[in-house]
This record gives sequence, C-alpha cells and structure tokens, in this order.
Amino acid sequence: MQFEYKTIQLQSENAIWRLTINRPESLNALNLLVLSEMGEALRFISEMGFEDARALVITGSGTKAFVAGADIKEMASLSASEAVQFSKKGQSVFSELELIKIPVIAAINGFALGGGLELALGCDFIFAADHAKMGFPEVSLSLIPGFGGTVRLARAVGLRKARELIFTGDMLTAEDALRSGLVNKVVPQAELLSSVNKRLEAILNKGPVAVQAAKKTMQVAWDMQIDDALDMEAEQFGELFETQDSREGMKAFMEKRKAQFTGQ
Ligand code: CO8
Repeated sequence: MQFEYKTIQLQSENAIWRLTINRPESLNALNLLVLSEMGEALRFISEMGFEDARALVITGSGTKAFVAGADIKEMASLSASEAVQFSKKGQSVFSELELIKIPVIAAINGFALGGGLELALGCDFIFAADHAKMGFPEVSLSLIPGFGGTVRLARAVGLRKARELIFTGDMLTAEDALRSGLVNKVVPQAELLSSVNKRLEAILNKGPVAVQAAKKTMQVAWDMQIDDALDMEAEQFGELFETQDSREGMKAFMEKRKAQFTGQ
C-alpha cells in the first residue's frame, strides 16, 4: 500500500505497523505537518481489524535522531495563542497514541529530546539504541515541555527525578535512562528493530483482546480513585469472559495444548 505522507513513512509487515518520522535534515523535528500526518496515520491504523493491525512501532529515520524535539525554526515565530494551539495539537496526537488499542513501542534510534521524548512517553514501552540520548532541553530555550512531558515524565520516573531532568535540561544516556526506568531495554543500534519485533512476538502470541483490555484498563484506571480503578478492572475482567478467546485460553490450558486465539 502506498501512502502520500510528506514527513512520515508508514509501512506494515505481518500486521505490525511501523511509523517513521522522516525529516532527517532537521533531525526529525516535529512540525505541524508531522503532527497532522501522525494523527491521520493513527486514525487509519485504529480503524483496522485484528488481522490487519496488531502492534505499532514508532521510530525516526537515520541513526542520529529519533526526534530532536519540536521544530524550533517553526516555533520561533509563534504568537502566545499559536503556541497554545501547537501545544494542544501535540498533546492530542500523543493522547491518541496512548489510547490506541494496540501495543505501541518507541524504538529510540538516537536523540530523543523535548517533543521527541514526549512522543516516546506516549508509547507503551521504550526500547533504545545504546548511543541514544534523551532529555528535556526546553529550559535552555527558556521554554517548558509542551506536549505532555511535565505530566508523563513524572509518571514514568517519579516527580523528583522528573523535576531534576526538566529543571536542568540534562540529557540521559540510554544506560542512565534504563536505570531510571524510563526505557525498557537498551540494545546495539543494529539490533534495535529486531529486538522490538522479538518482544512484540511474545505479546502477539497472547490473547489480543486481553492485551487490549489490559492496555485500556491500565491507561484509564491511572487517573481514577483506587475504588473506581478496581471497579473498572473487575468490569474489564468480566467482559473478557464473554469472549471466545478467553474460553479457548482456559480450555487449551486444561487440554495441555497451545491456545488458538482469533481476536473474538
Ligand atoms: N528543530 C529544528 N531543527 C533542528 C532541531 C529542532 N528541534 N534539532 C536539530 N535541528 C536541525 C539543526 O538546526 C540542523 O539544521 P541545519 O543543518 O540546517 O543547521 C540539523 O538539524 C542538524 O542539527 P545540528 O547541526 O544541531 O546537529 P548536532 O549534532 O550539532 O547537535 C543536537 C544535535 C544536540 C540534537 C542539536 O541539534 C540540538 O540541540 N537540537 C535541539 C534540541 C532541542 O532543544 N529540542 C527541544 C525543542 S523544544 C520542544 O521540543 C518543545 C516541545 C513542546 C512544544 C510545545 C509547543 C508550544
């Protein structure tokens, strides 16, 4: 399938989609067009059925940068109200990413700065190449993160570490990021996409409706009071008992065979 995007590339293999931010001349910086095209691509993928879309990998083109932030050259001329609009546009695309049904893995192949790290934080997991560097350098521009970073970084690494990173603008190496719990795994650049695919295999063998329910429950319950969150978990747990896959999963266990899931 051919797509007409100018700033991203979208491809799929065996129902695993890969979205590549493709502006290498600007270290894949996010401008309004990238955000619009990403939003369009996410809506396209989210309308697909189980057979056609099982997971999404997000990466940047080349080996130098995942995404080096929002496009500073485009941002420099924004008025205050245009900056609010730009911020809200990025926030809404990354929230769509967070809520898309299928698992999403960020494959950080170089610098992930500012808006780039905010993009990665909207993904379910982060894998990083060993030369990757990440951080929030916005204070060096006398700005703050504006695509969700002030909220999501604290949730990922805790408020104290997040404050330190955002107040100083320091960059973390991939190994530091691993130690902080910001990334799940660090691998050599040449193995980045194959490692992501290998991890995805472990997920794709499992009941897809259950993985989606786990994603939704963990995402939505995060903002709830504990009693409401536990109610939601119980409801989602119950709903799975209405699926063929959960019957098949439990039956296969008892019959000592591998379950055949259909996404129903
Ligand atoms: N925006 C636009 N262009 C960029 C960006 C960027 N974020 N990053 C790099 N580029 C461009 C450079 O200008 C350069 O272009 P040119 O050759 O035309 O001068 C090209 O990419 C290559 O970059 P460098 O020559 O700088 O490469 P280096 O290897 O010397 O340095 C760095 C790499 C360290 C990554 C460096 O490019 C850098 O510091 N980039 C900016 C990083 C940054 O500050 N990111 C945060 C941006 S602000 C942000 O993300 C806020 C998000 C929320 C927005 C809310 C809206 C209001």
